[in-house]
Amino acid sequence: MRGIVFRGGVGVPVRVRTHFLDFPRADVTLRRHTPMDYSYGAAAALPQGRRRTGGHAAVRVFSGVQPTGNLHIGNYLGAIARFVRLQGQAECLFCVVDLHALTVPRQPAALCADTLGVAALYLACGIDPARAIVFVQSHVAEHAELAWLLGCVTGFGELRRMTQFKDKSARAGEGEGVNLGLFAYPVLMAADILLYRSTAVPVGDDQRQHLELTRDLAERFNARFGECFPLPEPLIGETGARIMSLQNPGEKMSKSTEDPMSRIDLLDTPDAVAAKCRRAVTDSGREVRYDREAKPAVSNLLEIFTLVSGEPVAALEARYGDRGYGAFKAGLAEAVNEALAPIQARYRDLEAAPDHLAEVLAGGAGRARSLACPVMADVRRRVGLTAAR
Ligand code: AQP
Repeated sequence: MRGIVFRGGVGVPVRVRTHFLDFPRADVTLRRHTPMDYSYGAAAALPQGRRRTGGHAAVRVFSGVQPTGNLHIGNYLGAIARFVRLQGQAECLFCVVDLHALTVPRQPAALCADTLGVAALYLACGIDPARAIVFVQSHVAEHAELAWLLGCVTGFGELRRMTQFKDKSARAGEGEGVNLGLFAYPVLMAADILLYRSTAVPVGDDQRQHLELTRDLAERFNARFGECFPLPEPLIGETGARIMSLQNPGEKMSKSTEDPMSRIDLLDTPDAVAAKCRRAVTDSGREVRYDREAKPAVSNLLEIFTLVSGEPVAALEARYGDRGYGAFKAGLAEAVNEALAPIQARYRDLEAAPDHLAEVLAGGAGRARSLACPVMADVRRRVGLTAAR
């Protein structure tokens, strides 16, 4: 027994064994459970970076997830399941954005465990380090350096308008809960993306505004210092882009919401999933029907159901329409558990092989640095920083 500690599915730290285990490549089994109807499933839907960017890499995909707690099914359906589909279609970088997680107060040990936990979940969900660069943000120091330089072309008013900042700062309350990092977080996110001259960014709908800021900053930088960055396109799915809280269909499902019944975590036990589905709020009436306006809660559950099972909404409506919410929720729990079982099994294998995970992350950081360093050298030269001898 040694060193690395993961956080288990119910938030309990567990110490893991260190022997190497050659865990199975994830994507073959996963594909059966992967949402079927993402709008950009075809490679043709990826933005052609070369057309827009004056000759940078054709399509380079970047995205990240913050290690701010246990990942939930919204993170999976809105982001990670889509990363898995993209990795065969373009050059991809998938990052655990640990510096972002520091914008809210964290215990150092929990941050460390969550960082490794998110990296392990990436692999468990099917991201293949042979086909995508998987790494931790703080292992590539250039992210923070570029964030500073971009911060110097960012307006205070632009950041003040960010709705996520307004929401999160309102939740944190006045005073020391709101720090400069939380305010400047979108600039660091822009740096994450532009550092690799990324052209496409798969994210959930909540990140749309940050992507717009990234494009504005790239355009402004290019106008002042010459064509340096392509303008990245957000890749936001037609379904799954905003999975809502199980307790309040007016709020998005979120890691940091206090009520654990509001979300299904990827590492929840089958019993926990069943209980959360059973206690999910529903709408008036008993009909299972997709209607975002009239039946927002049931529509959200239907969206999760169709994405995890691959069954069309119409088929689910036909099966459960008049059988009442109880049968529908039991079916949903079963489908979610079936989708999560292989992910959880692979996660457990990875927990048992921390040296393997460390190797993957070291290799990913090396590959990421080799892309980032020349871009940073170019950026430094453009803004007029002198070269160190
Ligand atoms: N509810 C959601 N539905 C669909 N996609 C979602 N994402 C987050 N919530 C949903 C997408 O998941 C990716 C990783 O998100 P993040 O961890 O970097 O930060 P976030 O968007 O702020 O997610 P959370 O879960 O709400 O975390 P906390 O509570 O820590 O802020 C992103 O692509 C995001 O769009």
